Amino acid sequence: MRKHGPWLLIVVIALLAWPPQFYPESVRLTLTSWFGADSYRPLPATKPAAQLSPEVYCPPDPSGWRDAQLIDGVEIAESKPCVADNPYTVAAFVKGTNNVSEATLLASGLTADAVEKGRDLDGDGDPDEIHIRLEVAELNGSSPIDKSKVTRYAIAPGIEPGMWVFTPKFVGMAVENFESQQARFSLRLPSPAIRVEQGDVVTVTLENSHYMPHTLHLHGADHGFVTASGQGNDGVPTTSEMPVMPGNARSYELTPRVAGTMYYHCHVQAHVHVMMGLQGLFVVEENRPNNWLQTMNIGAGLVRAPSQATREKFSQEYDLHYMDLDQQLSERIQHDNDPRLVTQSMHRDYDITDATTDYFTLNGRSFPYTFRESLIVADTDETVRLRVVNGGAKGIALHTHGHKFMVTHRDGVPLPEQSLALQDVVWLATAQRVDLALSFVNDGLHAYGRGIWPFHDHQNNGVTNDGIGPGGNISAIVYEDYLRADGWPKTQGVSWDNYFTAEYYRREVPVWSSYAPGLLGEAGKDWRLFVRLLILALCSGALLAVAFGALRRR
Ligand SMILES: [Cu+2]
Repeated sequence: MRKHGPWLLIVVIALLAWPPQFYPESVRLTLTSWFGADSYRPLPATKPAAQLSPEVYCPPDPSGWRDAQLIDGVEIAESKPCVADNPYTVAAFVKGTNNVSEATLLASGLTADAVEKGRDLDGDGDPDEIHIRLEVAELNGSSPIDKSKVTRYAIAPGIEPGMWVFTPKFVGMAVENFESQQARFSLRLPSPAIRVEQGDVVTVTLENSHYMPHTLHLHGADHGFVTASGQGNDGVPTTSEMPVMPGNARSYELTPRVAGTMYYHCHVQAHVHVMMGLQGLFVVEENRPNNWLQTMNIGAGLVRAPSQATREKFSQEYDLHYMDLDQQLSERIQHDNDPRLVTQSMHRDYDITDATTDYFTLNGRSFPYTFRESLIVADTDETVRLRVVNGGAKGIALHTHGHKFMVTHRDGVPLPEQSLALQDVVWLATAQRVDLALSFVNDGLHAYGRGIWPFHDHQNNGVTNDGIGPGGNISAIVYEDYLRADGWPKTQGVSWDNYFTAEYYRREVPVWSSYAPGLLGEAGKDWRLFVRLLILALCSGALLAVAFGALRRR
């Protein structure tokens, strides 16, 4: 008996420490029949809620950029949500950066050759020679100096995926100032929507300011395979041309004969470059007299100087660019800033066939930031034109609350009259475009009346930020009387404080804790279980020690 004493003692302690919830069902039933039912185990205490500091929902507009205004003779429409484009940039895009006053050009931040407008070739009162210059910028990449990301651009609180974008040519630094790594206001996702007129003689020069080769492919827009001088013009390295190497430039030419909502993107290693953000809307507007177009729409969104054809039928026009991002791809530029290592990581180590999508953006932002700048604000009886592109890797099921819209064009081509129908979900395959007519007539079919009506991808991963909801591409159709003077909608549901913290999207905040702290707060650790498991672990160790001791004595 003395010989087996240590064994037995350890086994008895282990059995006593064994957590009752780990007993097999049959043992638990037997024990209950012998000793009666066990009492409920007490629940662990609720942890006190962490003190969070939410961001300001609706940043102020000290420069009055939201207001309707007349700049250099260009009428700029009011932009009602909290955050609006720089109206001087809009004016420069309408008149041409070579034609605006020096003061406007300075306030626009653009270079004098960013968008040059030349002669009126058809004599109808607007310029038809358009020369657009694009550069390539990296956002949230890695810095050779320290661990922080450069140039920083958040799609939602605390979420800064690495991205590449085409950008108009700006003067000066990419960051706000010498102390900040934040991207300057106009440097952002998505690449700008480009607008030209049917029949314009358009040159788009890609000045490759990036460390990778890139091209420009005009998806759906009428362009020749080669330029007038015989250079490749389709942007495809395998078939039409050598890509534009870092520090070089090349010009693409087109005179589009057909109007419609088209698309442009880089075609170098397209499975990664396009998904990094090198893509934008390319709109060909119908030819009209005095059609001064807003050649670029930074961040897409409201077109503040719409075309004549849009004014004929619609009260407003919005560009809606949907795009999803794969964190495993975008973080590759955050580990290295040696082009050889980025190329290896992106083109050899990364495997898109194993990819998942993590972030879902509308006009370069995810919820809740979408509510700062991508609301559709209108009033009863308006009809609004939406030009939508899905630039993501997966399809989207775009759904509107409170309204049914009409798909008037698909991939830029008008649909035949007999196929026009109202719907509240439209499917967009990757790279597909639809033009939607959204009517605000309150007849129970087109619209159900005033309010704040969300619109979003109805596939449920699209309304999350890496699996945390609400997030993703949720925005809203807001009637004017549901909008505060500062541009924030008068929502009447839960507080948005959690959504405006990075902690919420880092999975650190119990979703309902502020409403029912005891019931739905953060559960503390079960210390009894921990102590029992610790004793079990010690017993196992002791048993092993006893066993080895016995073996050594033999
Ligand atoms: Cu590229």
